[in-house]
Amino acid sequence: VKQAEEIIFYMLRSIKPNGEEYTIVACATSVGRSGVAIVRISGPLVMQIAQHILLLSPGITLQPRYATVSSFVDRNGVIIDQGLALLFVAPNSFTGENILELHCHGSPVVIDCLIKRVVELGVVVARPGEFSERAFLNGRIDLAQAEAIADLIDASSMQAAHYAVRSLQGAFSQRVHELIEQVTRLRVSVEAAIDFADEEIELISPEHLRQELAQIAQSLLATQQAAQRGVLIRDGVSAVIVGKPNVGKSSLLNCLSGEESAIVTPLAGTTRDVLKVDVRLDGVALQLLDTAGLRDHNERDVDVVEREGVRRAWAEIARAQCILLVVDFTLEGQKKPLQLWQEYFAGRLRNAESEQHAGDLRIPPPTRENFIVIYNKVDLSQQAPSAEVIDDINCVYISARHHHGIDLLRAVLQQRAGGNQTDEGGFSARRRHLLALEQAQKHLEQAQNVVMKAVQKRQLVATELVAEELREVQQTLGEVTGEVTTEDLLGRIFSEFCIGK
Ligand SMILES: Nc1nc2c(ncn2[C@@H]2O[C@H](COP(=O)(O)OP(=O)(O)OP(=O)(O)O)[C@@H](O)[C@H]2O)c(=O)[nH]1
Ligand SMILES: [Mg+2]
Repeated sequence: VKQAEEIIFYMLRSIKPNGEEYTIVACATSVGRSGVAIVRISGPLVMQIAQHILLLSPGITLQPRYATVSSFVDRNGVIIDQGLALLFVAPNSFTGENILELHCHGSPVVIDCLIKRVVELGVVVARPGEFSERAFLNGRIDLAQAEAIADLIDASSMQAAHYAVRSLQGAFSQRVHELIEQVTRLRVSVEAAIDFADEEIELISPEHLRQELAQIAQSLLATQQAAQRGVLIRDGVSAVIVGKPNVGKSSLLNCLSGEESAIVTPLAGTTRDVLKVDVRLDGVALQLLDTAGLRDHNERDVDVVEREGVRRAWAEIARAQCILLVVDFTLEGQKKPLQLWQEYFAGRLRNAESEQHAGDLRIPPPTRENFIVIYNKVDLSQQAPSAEVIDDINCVYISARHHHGIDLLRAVLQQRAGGNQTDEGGFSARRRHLLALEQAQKHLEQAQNVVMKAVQKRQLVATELVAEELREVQQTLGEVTGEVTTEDLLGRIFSEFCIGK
């Protein structure tokens, strides 16, 4: 009987090599030794696998959604381990397919044996993210939610985790759906107007159209802003600490990270490599980069190592989200932020370097977001630690050596990293989503332009053009939730997931 079963089993398996409905397996918990591990199997072969691998006590049957104690056996009936079996029957499972979970002991050897046995029975080892991909393809979650799962797993701060959960629960998707709904409704009336264009009745007045578009634009903008914050919280902010040699950059890095990450010496030119440290500020993530002190390559005693360090520092400045410029208060304390920015990043210092190595350095003008000035070594003067805003730029007066004013700086950085705000309804988002929203906004603007022109010239609105733009808006919004996708996009998204998810 056993043999006959095996034959049928392999026949079943051979129906599917066309690549479509195969069953997958992976360890859903992290690999390594642990108390419990979960091997998850999803797909059409689940029931047969259960029959072959589970050895239940007499009189016990496997009931969906009930944890059942069972032994797990190999092909010869030898017990590999004992644990719990958990069955979910399609469509009420994470993937929407039948799922069997084997909760075994967290031994890499046991996990390996179980997976080998399952593979022997015709199952394929899952690609990274394949479970979530199936959940998406079977309509259990949309794309933004699937991405939120990965973001939750990868969350590097408490706030990032909170946001990811909200996206997983559909906070982001729902807003996008509402937008799509709004656009669709308008599109329907605009297209109706096209159909009846010959009949000389105005089905939709330009003014009405203008108002409707403005309303959509407003909702879109609100969603964009929330998504931007979501991206910020998800990705964290990277801030590069720069300044002349010996001003206390590495001391500051150590202060903020709470460890002696960087070497500090009284010698100018101590730091050469770019040092990256992840810092968590009360729930938000910040990546800090310490760099070599900026100086003219024309200056004496700059050796080849330091020169390379300075080149790398400029490269980091050019791609920084936020520049923390450290200056020695006793030397440059009187200079205002804009003057410093001018001198360092537009003037001589920058030119000296960019001519030499860094090529095309594009450093955007200073804003509250991308520039913070830190006046260090106030302990050597009468200046007390403090923080103020000058010309809309945050300035903080500190002593890195004595840890004075560091809390003030933390508060500024935390604000910059998106913390400190009420975040009711915040959700995680990705750059991909921002791009789609931006694209949608562009098309919406085009539609608004068409209508505006008609209103100004008192002409009929070119409804076909408006309809076309609205179609594009709908399409690009659909990319966020995955209503519109390409295989390529899905491949890229899910390949970033960890295996077993
Ligand atoms: N008095 C005083 N000295 C400081 C302060 N911060 C740093 N220093 C000292 O300044 C010297 C240089 O500090 P670093 O942190 O190595 O400076 P850096 O900017 O990283 O220097 P390079 O890596 O060489 O560019 C050390 O002797 C520090 O102890 C401060 O707030 N007050
Ligand atoms: Mg240093």
